[in-house]
Amino acid sequence: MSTLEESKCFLPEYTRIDNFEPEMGAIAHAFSKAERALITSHVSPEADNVGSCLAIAHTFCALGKKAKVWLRDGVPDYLKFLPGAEDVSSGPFALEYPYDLLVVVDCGDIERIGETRERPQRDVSCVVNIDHHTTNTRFGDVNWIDPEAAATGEMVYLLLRRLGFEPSPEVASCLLAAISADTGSFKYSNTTARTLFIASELVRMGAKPEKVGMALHNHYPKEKIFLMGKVFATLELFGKEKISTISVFQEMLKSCGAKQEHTEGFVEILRGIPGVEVACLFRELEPNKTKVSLRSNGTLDVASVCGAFGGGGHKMAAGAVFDGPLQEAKGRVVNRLLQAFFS
Ligand SMILES: [Mn+2]
Repeated sequence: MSTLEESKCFLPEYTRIDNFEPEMGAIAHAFSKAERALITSHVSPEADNVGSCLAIAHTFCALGKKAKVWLRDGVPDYLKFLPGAEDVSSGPFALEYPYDLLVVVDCGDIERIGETRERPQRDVSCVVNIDHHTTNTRFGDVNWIDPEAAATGEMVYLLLRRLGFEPSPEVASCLLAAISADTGSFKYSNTTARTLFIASELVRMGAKPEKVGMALHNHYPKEKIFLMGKVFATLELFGKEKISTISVFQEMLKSCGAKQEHTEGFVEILRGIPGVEVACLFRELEPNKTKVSLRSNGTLDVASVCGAFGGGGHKMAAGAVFDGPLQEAKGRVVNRLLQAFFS
């Protein structure tokens, strides 16, 4: 008996993918028919986006097919260690690449890829949508949405196994990064026995936990540390200290030589303040464009809060973008949270 078969005996949840057999069949069919895949995810990508895209691209290439990953905002510096990151296209949509399959991963709405809805779909017969956001708009021809998966990387692992692939060390690294990021290094409530089982398998297949963990969770370039000083000085507490907020203005990024990606992890720190139920990070993207990221400690469903502002996400982690200055967005979000807690 192989190691995997033995492990299955101890983890019946591992077979849960059976619930998605129609989706699996449709994806298997789409993947086998396609010759050139374009794989993408949302703007401002994080490790689950990049890792899931790269894992699918590696698998396609292993099958002797062509695959291109396009991420409008490119791969953030701290994820450039992931195998294949150097081949990711970024910037304006890569129309020069002809493809017959579009795979969108870890992206609740196709408009978030940073292109018009029509353009990327124009020449393909099939759009495959693989995601774990509860608010996914089911924009694909095939939609595999599992909000109970901790990360899209967890789903991609299950998919690859279902299709009969043993992930290579490169694919295993990409998927471990994806899962490690979305579980906060296996400490969030979305971490299940299945998540840990898959992570264990990925390590057995060659992923390096220390390399992935340090890059994702202990990466502090000096620009980031300087930025932390300025941003955490904006800390405010509202509603009997149940709500914490911090703000990132363009001027702060400029004076620290920092980028938006350096704000990664800030809102998690804010969630750790004793007594805080919801942590809010406000980022000035442009003078009249503000991104809010919310993290809940469990009492409040922040996906529904962000949904009211046209955003979305998960129960414990969600976001929205406002057309308006930061202070105005902050006022609206804090008021809505106060209402949710006290009325
Ligand atoms: Mn994700």
